Amino acid sequence: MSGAEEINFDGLVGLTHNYAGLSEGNLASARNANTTARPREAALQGLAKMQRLRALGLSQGVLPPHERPNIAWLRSLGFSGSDAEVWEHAWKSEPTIARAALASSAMWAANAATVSPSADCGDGRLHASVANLQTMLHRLLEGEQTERTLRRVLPDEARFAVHPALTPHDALSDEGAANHMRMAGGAGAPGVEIFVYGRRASEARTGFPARQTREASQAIARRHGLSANATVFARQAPDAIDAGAFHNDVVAVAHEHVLFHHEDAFVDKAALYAEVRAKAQGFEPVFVEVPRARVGLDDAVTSYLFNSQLLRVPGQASLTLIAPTEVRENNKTATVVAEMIAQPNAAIGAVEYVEVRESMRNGGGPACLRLRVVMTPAERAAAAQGFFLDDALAAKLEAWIKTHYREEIAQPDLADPALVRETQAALDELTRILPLGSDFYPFQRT
Ligand code: SUG
Repeated sequence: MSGAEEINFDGLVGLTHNYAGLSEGNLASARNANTTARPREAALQGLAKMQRLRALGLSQGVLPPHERPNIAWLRSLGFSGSDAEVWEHAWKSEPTIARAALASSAMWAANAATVSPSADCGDGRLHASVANLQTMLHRLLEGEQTERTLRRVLPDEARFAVHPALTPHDALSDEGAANHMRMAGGAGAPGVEIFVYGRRASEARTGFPARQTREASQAIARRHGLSANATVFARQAPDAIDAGAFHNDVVAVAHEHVLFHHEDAFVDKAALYAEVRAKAQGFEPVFVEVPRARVGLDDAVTSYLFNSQLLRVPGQASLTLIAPTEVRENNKTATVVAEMIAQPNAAIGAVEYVEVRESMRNGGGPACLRLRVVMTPAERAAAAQGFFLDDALAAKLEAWIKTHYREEIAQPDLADPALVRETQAALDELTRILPLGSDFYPFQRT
């Protein structure tokens, strides 16, 4: 097309990566609560995935971790003293609040924002709406820095519109690109944007939380200036949410003309197919469904088959699935994938397995770790260049991780006030590796 490309911006795993069991409805987070995390390995696994995609010929961006523990937030809750004292007091007196202040959950960049390529937006700019993530306290804290980060990465207001998070309320609950898919004839072509929501604002749901409301999705479509003729709103199946698909990207992923999904992902699959077919301009949608008889929702959720990245390796006729190794270790999902890619003229014709086990243990697969941003060559040139990964930056980040990250963090380790100094020193150094500047993090401003 116009030379536009989809660029994955991955969140760097933070220094405080740990298993605190914070996310109700996320089965992996609950199952692994209080186990020992390996932050260094987690960050290196994330970086290796980014490098693997680069080796396949794709452009790759990187987003910085957030300041954790979030001392400024703890101070706003009345804790005082030195930063280390704030942390000690918070940990001793309010462990639930302290754990939220420490989470490294910004690593799951699919929840950072919803991004609409300029080809879809009424004003011809690329639009990004920061997610409010209001369902979970630890995630609600991310919006402020995410907005600052995106403004750094996408600075030119003539080309980019970065919107702040929607009002953080239950009625406008928004989890970003994890509940948003896009189908198009090619990266630069206008696409059909599919917003998947779990409930309406007026509805009370029992069962696991539905983290996205239709009203939030509609507000984002309005802000981005999307045409109603190219926008679809679909409801996520309540059974999928209750089986542990807390985001739609646990049961579905789309790229170009292909939507790969579980049979039980949506309330009304037939209506979704029909509307996408009717709204698709210049391409024929292909729906690749995995039947429940082959892979139940339980195996879909434990393996994260659909939390794969679906992408086109340059020069390849069919799409490639970047799947977590857990898919290969599950006989049902491994067989389904092997059969799928072996079909003649398969829409998804190749699989690459990546190891992101540390993230998976908190319910974050390959697709959770990245925010997709379709950019034209002019937009790419207008973006801040220092966030695009190249070998030199990857080497610096690897050395930085190896210097600063703890090998292990068990829950009792979180009490250690030295964590504050350690994380601040590391993030201060990171602001010289990525173009963040000496006042990016709140601790640098005090
Ligand atoms: O919001 N886990 C994240 C995982 C997010 C996955 N993202 C996507 N599906 N796109 C969440 O539930 C667990 C943190 C803990 O328990 O320590 C957590 O926040």
